[in-house]
Amino acid sequence: MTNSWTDIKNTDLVVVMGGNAAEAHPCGFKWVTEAKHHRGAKLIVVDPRFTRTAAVSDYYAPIRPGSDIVFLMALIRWMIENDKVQWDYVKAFTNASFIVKDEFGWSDGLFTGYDEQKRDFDRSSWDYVVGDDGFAVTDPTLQNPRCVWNLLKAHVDAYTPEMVERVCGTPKDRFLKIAEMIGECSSKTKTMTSMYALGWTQHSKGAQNIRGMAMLQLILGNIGVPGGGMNALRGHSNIQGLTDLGLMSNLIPGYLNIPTEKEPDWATYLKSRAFKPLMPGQTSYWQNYPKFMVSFMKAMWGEAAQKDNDWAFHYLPKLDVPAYDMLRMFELMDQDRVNIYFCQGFNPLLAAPNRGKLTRAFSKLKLMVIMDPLETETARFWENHGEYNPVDSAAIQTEVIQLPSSCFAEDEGALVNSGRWLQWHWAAAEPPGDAKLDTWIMAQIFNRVKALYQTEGGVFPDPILNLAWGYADPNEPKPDELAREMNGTALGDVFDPKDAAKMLTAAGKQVKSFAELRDDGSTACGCWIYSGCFNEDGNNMARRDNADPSGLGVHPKWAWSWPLNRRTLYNRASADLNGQPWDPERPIIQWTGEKWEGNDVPDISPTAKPGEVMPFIMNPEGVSRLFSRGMMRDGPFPTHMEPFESPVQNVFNARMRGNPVARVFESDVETFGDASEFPYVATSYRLTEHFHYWTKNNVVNAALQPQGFVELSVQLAEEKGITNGGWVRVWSKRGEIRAKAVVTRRIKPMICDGKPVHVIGIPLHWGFVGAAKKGWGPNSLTPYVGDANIETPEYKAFLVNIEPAVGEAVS
Ligand SMILES: Nc1nc2c(c(=O)[nH]1)N[C@H]1C(S)=C(S)[C@@H](COP(=O)(O)OP(=O)(O)OC[C@H]3O[C@@H](n4cnc5c(=O)[nH]c(N)nc54)[C@H](O)[C@@H]3O)O[C@H]1N2
Ligand SMILES: Nc1nc2c(c(=O)[nH]1)N[C@H]1C(S)=C(S)[C@@H](COP(=O)(O)OP(=O)(O)OC[C@H]3O[C@@H](n4cnc5c(=O)[nH]c(N)nc54)[C@H](O)[C@@H]3O)O[C@H]1N2
Ligand SMILES: [Mo]
Repeated sequence: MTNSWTDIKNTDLVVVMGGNAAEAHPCGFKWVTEAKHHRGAKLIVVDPRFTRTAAVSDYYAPIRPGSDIVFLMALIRWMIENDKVQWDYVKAFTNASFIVKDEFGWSDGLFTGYDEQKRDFDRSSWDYVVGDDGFAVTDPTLQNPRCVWNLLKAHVDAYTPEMVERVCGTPKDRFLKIAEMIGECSSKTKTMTSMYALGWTQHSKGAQNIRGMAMLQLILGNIGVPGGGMNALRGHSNIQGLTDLGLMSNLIPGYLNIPTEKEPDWATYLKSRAFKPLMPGQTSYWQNYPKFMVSFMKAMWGEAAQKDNDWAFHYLPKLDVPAYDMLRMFELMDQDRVNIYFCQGFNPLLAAPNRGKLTRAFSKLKLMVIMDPLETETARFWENHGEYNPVDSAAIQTEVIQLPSSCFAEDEGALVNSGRWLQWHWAAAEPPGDAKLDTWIMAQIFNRVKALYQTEGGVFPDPILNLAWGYADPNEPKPDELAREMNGTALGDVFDPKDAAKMLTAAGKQVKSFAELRDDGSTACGCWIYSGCFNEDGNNMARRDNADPSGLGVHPKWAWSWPLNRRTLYNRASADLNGQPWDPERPIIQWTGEKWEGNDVPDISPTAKPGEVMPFIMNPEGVSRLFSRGMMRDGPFPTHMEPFESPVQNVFNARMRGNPVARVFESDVETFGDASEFPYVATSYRLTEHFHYWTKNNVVNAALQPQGFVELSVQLAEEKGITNGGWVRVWSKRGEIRAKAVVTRRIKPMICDGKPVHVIGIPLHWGFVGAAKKGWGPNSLTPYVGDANIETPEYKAFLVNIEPAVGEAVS
């Protein structure tokens, strides 16, 4: 989230599109209710189904799964055409005026530089014109036809309300009503919040869905302001912490990144990261990258990381592909290139796409180690269950070892919520039986592997032998020790760079914040964005003062939020060029004439002059991006792309299948179906009564939702002779399931291009372990294809067929 849960109460308009917050985030959803109550806020829901969130909305519109970019670009077009633009914001705080290279353009739904063979773009033209002085060229009058604003206008021109009706199946009048409601939020004193989750991310162009809304929010002047923002509703209680801490194959904690093979040394690695400003006087905060990175290397390898060995840069793995995400990992298993799989707190047999492929892949392993408090379907993948078993149990040789771990409620530590708040929690119970804390299990594995390296040697022992492991009990690092390591410590005395005589922090003490991190080896810090969470003031994450002096839901002394306890990112943009709040009634920070101050920690240097230093300090240009340059693999503007499996052709380019740079593997190409065989659009989702796959173990949850089912419209049920409560068989090119049919008026056929498109909804909670009835969920059917930028699988739009079935789900 750019903002926070509690900030949602400040909004005038909530748009839930690409999520179902009342169902999947019922506790956080109370802030929507607060906004309605306090400010008379309205709620809009755009979803293929009439959801629990839609049931309490002020206005609802249906949309065909996978067509949101058309809707969003059409909203932008409508705002421009009807002058619903927060002009002062757009002119000062976005790259609207930046001139783009002449070579950049688009045709047939593709941007310049596409290479069909490589399935990739040459992105060199997707950039600004840079002058001889090294700064980007701009036209503040927005007259130049090559400025971002005019290119954006030209780009969105095709996305008319008629196009929305044709592609999304959203009736034109519903679209127009929503555009009007949203248009009101271009006022300086009205804000809109975007609450989204998987309905946007789980598509082969998921990241572009989110960019589309972010651009709209910038045009309305809604980023950085109370009640505004792009608010990703995160999933597991600590999934925000997962990405923050770099638990992705291409990340290092704090959104630093793993070097690639093309960056064999430290100097080359830094060249493309510590960017100089692209506009005069801008902050370009990533110039501090070396400080964060050196401090990270010191936290990892202590004395072994020195200036003269490039801070042990050679210890870091170098990526040969963009990422070893889960799709690539299971693909490599399926290619028989993986021997051992450690699976910690994850049930991929149910969670990952194409169960058939997963079963095949696991069957090729020598060893699978499961660290989980519960028995999972994955641990028993070798059993034959259900309708479709691609591998015969008897033929599977994989050895499976289960290491019983604790669960989150038996553990102590910080959980990072969607709003970036690190909230400390304490263990509620001891793990039962032989179960051990995850940290204990990992420490055992590490210490034993290290001992083997010590006694037997190995190809490259140094990164293991030299790993910093200064915990009081090497067999069990404690949560506060780990948290202090994240915060960072001064290894030598740290001085004020402007006054060499002024010591800021003495050697051995916790650094106050990342402002004290250095690139000379005098500081260590495990995760720079968390710096400040556990300093000499103590464990700030454990703070429990819920006071809210401003009444704006800031709660500055409740827990701790990254970065620097700042609750709203980009909050400098909540004030105009002179530093005065756009909305005097909701002042979050302001310029006093000398410095920035207010109700939140300013997202700018406290003394940065308002007309000179722009708010988007992480970008070298200082402003936000309506045109994303080459950062996005699939285009600097979001453009409509159909799902990989779609009932219709792409209106811009009938030859184009899905996202032209989506994550696909050769071996999966033949597993994609088309509408002639699989005419119905399926989408998958969750229910309040279960949490994924493990609440089936709880009798109460199992009783509330005992049985796997699929939802379909009355019209389709009539067409197919399916009865409410009867059994159906649903199949895709990759597998099949049997489930009970729920025939509902909450799903209606959408009319796209004059033809009905039927949607089948498949909740995801069932398997064969636990107290609920047996049955399979959507991932027996889903396609093995991922987003072009972040590899999230396309779980939300794929093709199936359906028929009435005799007999129950077999398991
Ligand atoms: N009770 C409960 N709560 C949970 C979870 C749980 O299992 N149980 N899981 C947690 C996790 S890990 C996560 S990530 C979150 C997920 O939170 P959400 O994303 O809110 O949950 P979903 O139910 O997967 O999907 C949301 C909605 O997206 C809609 N949708 C599908 N395709 C499209 C599309 O193309 N466009 C639009 N606009 N909408 C579409 C679906 O109809 C569905 O209503 O929930 C978290 N909360
Ligand atoms: N078709 C389709 N597929 C989907 C989705 C979808 O919308 N549609 N959603 C996707 C999303 S967003 C998600 S997040 C995944 C969820 O997929 P998973 O993360 O695999 O789902 P969970 O059941 O939450 O599994 C977590 C496991 O962690 C264990 N666990 C709990 N606490 C601890 C602990 O402290 N330590 C350890 N070691 N284990 C613990 C639980 O017992 C459980 O077995 O599913 C994904 N798959
Ligand atoms: Mo999730």
